[in-house]
Amino acid sequence: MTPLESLGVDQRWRELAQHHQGRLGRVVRVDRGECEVMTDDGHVRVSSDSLRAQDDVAPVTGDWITVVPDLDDSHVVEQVLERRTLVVRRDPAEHARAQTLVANADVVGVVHGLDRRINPAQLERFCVVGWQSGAAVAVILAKADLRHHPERDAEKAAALAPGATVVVTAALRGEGLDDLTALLEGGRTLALLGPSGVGKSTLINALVGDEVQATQEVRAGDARGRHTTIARRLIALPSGGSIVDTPGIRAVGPWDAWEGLAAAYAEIDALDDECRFAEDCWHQGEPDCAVAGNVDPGRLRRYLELAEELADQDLELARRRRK
Ligand SMILES: Nc1nc2c(ncn2[C@@H]2O[C@H](COP(=O)(O)OP(=O)(O)OP(=O)(O)O)[C@@H](O)[C@H]2O)c(=O)[nH]1
Ligand SMILES: [Mg+2]
Ligand SMILES: [Zn+2]
Repeated sequence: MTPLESLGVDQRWRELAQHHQGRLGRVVRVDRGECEVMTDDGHVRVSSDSLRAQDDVAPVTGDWITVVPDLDDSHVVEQVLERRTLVVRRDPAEHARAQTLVANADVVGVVHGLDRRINPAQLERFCVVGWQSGAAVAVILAKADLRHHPERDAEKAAALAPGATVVVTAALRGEGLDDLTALLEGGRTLALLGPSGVGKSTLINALVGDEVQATQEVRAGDARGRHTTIARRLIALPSGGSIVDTPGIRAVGPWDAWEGLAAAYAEIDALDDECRFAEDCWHQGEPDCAVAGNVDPGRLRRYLELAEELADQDLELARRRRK
């Protein structure tokens, strides 16, 4: 396998690159305006900001790009190729702005560590962001060795994540790794998202069979992680396919994610049209509502909270555009 084959290159990426001068590469990591890029001839460091206009798309981990030589043996980004999927969240530092996390993931893996209770609101938020990206979603339950009946946790997760594949793993014992590998078949890319300390990097090390990513014990008191991983990084697996490791995020804010919301709460969305007031029904006691009473009340409450959050965001953006 060439380096780009192991990162999942296909004919469509090669054809897209032919419209440009430079050679094809995939962004493995971004660090202060510099990208680490894999090409068919190995790694190159590429500066992303010089020569590029302000409104050019800034490359992120997972992007397919073309690179051209610059002065002194260095390279620059020529073009970020059109993305197939994009994981975006609300910028935690600025309420009404988007932050791009990972491009071209085929599957977003929402990781939960079974050393803590499943937090439905948190898990569902990650699923909204995952579905919105355009990728498939998998819920990966880690640390199953700490539970007597992980299959019960899997059932619970499946009820909170309709449409998602649920995978139960115990990375330190090598359990469940085949199910993860199955997600990567055909050179696919899996992006891991989840809070700090849930075991994202440990899963990658187990799949690679080497300590490629640093890991660290969670705090004894509350099982919180220590934010060990600090950069988003794409890692190719020896067996093909690739995984993006990401720094832990406690609670993810969805961004412009109406489609993601509908997918993450598919059972609610499926009934939505049948309410008498259809689009205008908030399922809170309106006459002839098809949703209230027919779905899990906790899921409905959290769905409505997220819908309100997204509606606020839309208003804020509309206000800004008018200025
Ligand atoms: N018992 C058990 N512990 C695990 C398992 N997987 C990971 N851990 C432990 O959980 C702790 C945190 O794991 P990491 O892989 O560093 O977690 P992370 O999600 O990458 O955390 P951040 O990089 O901070 O986002 C480490 O002490 C791991 O050894 C598992 O399958 N079983
Ligand atoms: Mg990590
Ligand atoms: Zn209704």
